[in-house]
Amino acid sequence: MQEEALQAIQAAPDLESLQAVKTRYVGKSGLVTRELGTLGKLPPEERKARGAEINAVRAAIDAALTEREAALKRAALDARLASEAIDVTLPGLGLPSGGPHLISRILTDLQDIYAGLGYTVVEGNEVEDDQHNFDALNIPWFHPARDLWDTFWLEDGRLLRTHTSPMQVRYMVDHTPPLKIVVPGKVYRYEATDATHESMFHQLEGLVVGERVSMADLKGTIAEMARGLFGPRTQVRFQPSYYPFTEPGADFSVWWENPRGESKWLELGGCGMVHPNVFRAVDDLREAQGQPRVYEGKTGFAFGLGPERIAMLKYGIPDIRYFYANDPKVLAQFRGPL
Ligand code: FA5
Repeated sequence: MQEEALQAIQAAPDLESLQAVKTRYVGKSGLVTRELGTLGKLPPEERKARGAEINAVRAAIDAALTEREAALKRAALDARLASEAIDVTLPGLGLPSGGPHLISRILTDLQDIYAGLGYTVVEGNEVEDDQHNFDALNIPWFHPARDLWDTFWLEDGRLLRTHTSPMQVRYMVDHTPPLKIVVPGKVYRYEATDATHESMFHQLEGLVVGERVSMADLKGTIAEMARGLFGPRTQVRFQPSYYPFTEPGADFSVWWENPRGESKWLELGGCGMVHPNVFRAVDDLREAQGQPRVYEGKTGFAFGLGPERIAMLKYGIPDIRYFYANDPKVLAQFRGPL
């Protein structure tokens, strides 16, 4: 029996099987335990020798059990250490990281260009009222030009600004000329989207007001910006256009060859000389607040352009909808140095 028990102990592959062997031989009703129970039935003269014999077997089994248990525990620990080992000399895992959106980067570049030309950067609210978005910009409610900007109206009668031009009015009401500002921000239009139109996009508005500010100053400023964005030999074209808040008004385009060798005029934005009616509306609003009228007789220019169009042109992006579909595979191409 001892041989058999010792073999079973050695063969036990894990602690659970070892426990089963232990129960079988030395448990409460194990084989050795039962053998001890039979001692009482033996004649007294045999009892002592037989008792010593069984106790020796039991001691041998106990010793083997203890040793095997220690060995199995050590092996289990070694296996765990091996499987959980950390090699601190391996290079770390690269974690995916975010970064500024391409459009934010273009807006930052534009702000840097204009800060270099002495402009102040200001921001306005995306929720506007029709007085600032339309009326004061010489677009009364009955004016057909309101149809140029399809509007998201809010239930309280306010609206999501359709352009950044309302900040022209707000800034002039609060400040006296001379002034030079740019206004980056989101704008919204209730229109169907296509490859070059989104219902939410960005604009950068510019406004300069002072004495004898001219159309030549406007053209020089736009050309300077285009060269800052696209390189020193960039050509800019102005074409007459209509905006109720400018007189005269123009659209400007740049000639750009993308990396695939395609080239064309692409319209970036609108501009013009500030309409006298805008100055008059601003003075009216100032007067209503008890401020002096300071804009009549001043001259100024304004412009508004779309950074999404700039990004599409500069990087050959075929569809404006890529910008806000938020596909990381697209956005990740415009991180790091461009
Ligand atoms: C305006 O919004 C005028 N406020 C610009 C302006 C300011 C003119 C100051 C004169 C003086 P317009 O609707 O054309 O104009 O938009 C200006 C630019 O925004 C466009 O040239 C284009 O670059 C961009 N843009 C217009 N609509 C969208 C659109 N749906 N998706 C993306 N970009 C657009």
